Amino acid sequence: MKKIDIIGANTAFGQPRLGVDLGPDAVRYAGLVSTLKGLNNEVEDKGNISPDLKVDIETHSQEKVENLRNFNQVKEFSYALAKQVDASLENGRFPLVIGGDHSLSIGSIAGVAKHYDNLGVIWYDAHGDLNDGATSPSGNIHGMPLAVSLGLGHDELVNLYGDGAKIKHENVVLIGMRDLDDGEKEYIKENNIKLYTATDIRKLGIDTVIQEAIAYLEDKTDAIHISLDVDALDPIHTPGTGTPVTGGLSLVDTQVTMETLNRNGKVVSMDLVEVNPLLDEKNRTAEVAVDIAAFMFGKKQI
Ligand code: 5AB
Ligand code: MN
Ligand code: MN
Ligand code: MN
Repeated sequence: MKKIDIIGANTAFGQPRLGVDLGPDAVRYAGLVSTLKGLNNEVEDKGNISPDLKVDIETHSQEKVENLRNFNQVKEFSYALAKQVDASLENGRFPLVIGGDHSLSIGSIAGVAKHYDNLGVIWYDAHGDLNDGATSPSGNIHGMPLAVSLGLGHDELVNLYGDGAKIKHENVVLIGMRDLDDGEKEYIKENNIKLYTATDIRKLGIDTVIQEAIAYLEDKTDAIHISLDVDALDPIHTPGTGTPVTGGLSLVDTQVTMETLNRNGKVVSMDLVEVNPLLDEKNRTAEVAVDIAAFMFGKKQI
């Protein structure tokens, strides 16, 4: 049983495809609140960070500052989210942040990091999200949030809601990677970041991977944040996302990961991001997102 705050992070500013801002509502319509309540959790839906958001369809994603698209909007949104995540933990609750594009993790991690000196982060994604303005091929900030949290990137993002890096390289585990840019590969090597690619998972098995990840983080961290991009899964399971990559993880892999993390008990916060209902098939991706959350909060197969 957990006390969960659902926080709708309805941003699309981190990338150019419209509709990911509708992700939180799609996940609500797929039954998030009733599912988590049905697993005996206490659940409060805090609504969306930008309840009156009006996306400007004509100009969305056209403005860039130093190769960072929608820089000012991302900054403002991330700050508001950081505040809400911070308040949620302050009240002794588990912030479950539903996205929205992955740039939101700049804010959620900054909010969580207020509470922990040695926060562990599991980045469950097809991508590293380790670019900065110089290495990014797209200028899309949803490809940068992990870098920003580690202290790499535009000063105003790195120092948002607290000075400097929010997490340490040795406290991060990447799971599901299969589409890394050259700059990201170099960064991972230079900083010796723990990495499990999609092929590593196929060879080792997900259970070994998640046990190793927990063992790696267990003693040196005081809590774990999981940031789950639905594109970590194969597009067979999660077609409704902006940057799908074939050869992904299975739904069962993801259920095992969630169940194991839940049993371990060290996870204090979670992002569940990149659901785009406009790219989806009958809200299937949102339904999968609800199932993933269910396994994090008590669902078992029997
Ligand atoms: B996501 C790419 N590396 O930086 C870039 O979906 C893709 O949050 C980023 O993981 C994908 O534009 C970001 C090519
Ligand atoms: Mn991704
Ligand atoms: Mn991502
Ligand atoms: Mn994506």
